[in-house]
Amino acid sequence: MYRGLRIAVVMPAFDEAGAIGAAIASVPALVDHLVVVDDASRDATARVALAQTRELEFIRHRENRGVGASIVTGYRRVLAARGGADVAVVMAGDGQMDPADLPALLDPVADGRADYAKGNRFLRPEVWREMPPSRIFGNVVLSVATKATSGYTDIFDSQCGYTAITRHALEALDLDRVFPRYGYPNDILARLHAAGMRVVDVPVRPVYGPGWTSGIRAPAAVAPLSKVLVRSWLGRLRAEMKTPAARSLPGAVRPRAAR
Ligand SMILES: Nc1nc2c(ncn2[C@@H]2O[C@H](COP(=O)(O)OP(=O)(O)OP(=O)(O)O)[C@@H](O)[C@H]2O)c(=O)[nH]1
Ligand SMILES: [Mg+2]
Repeated sequence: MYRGLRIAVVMPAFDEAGAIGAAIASVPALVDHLVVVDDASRDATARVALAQTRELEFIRHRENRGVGASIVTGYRRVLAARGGADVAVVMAGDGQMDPADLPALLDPVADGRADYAKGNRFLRPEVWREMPPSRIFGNVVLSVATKATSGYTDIFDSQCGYTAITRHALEALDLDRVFPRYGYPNDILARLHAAGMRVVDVPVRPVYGPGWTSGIRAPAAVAPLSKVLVRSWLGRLRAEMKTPAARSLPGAVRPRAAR
């Protein structure tokens, strides 16, 4: 529980045998429900996750479906759980989310100021030291593009996966249609805007430890990412032509009175 809210964590993992143990152990005690989604890992991710002493729910995809699809699997489980959580947080199985940032991420939601709070590593000065230059470049380009496609002009670091979403916002998303692979955060932002949800950025620490490896091959990611950006942009514009209320969202935050 955090400030009277029941908190769930969704942890997607693909071939994370080397990191998932520490990632699970780091989940703060305030988290009421931990759902680990193993995206058909080829290594010992499942064995390591199930050997942890922390209580968790473990779901395994039969075949690899992508990080976005893994998060959707976790979200569905959170929504279906009896006495289910009020807020669902994503903390990846690669340990790149600092648990010390969790209360700050939850505060705007607990205050009733946001339906979706997301990390922004560019609000922390360490980003220039910690984040590899290739990642800085990619994140800046995608963040600028996502301002236009999502409609949230005040939001940056669109690729940060550290997020907290309310049950209400989760229920407003068509989870069947969320993009299944990289590009899912950009797609979710556009869908949230079309649904009239309030989104805020929260400073979070960039974590790229010595053992950091990436599943992203940048050249191969360009075409699908461009496609998802255009698709989510057109989808948002179409939805907002039908519901003018969402179109009037001023940048990041919509006053509660306007809901
Ligand atoms: N690469 C990859 N990761 C997946 C997949 N399914 C689930 N994941 C998990 O999704 C999380 C994020 O994946 P990463 O490849 O590290 O992507 P990222 O952290 O956004 O980007 P980096 O800056 O490259 O680390 C990790 O916990 C992965 O284990 C998949 O199909 N491919
Ligand atoms: Mg990673």
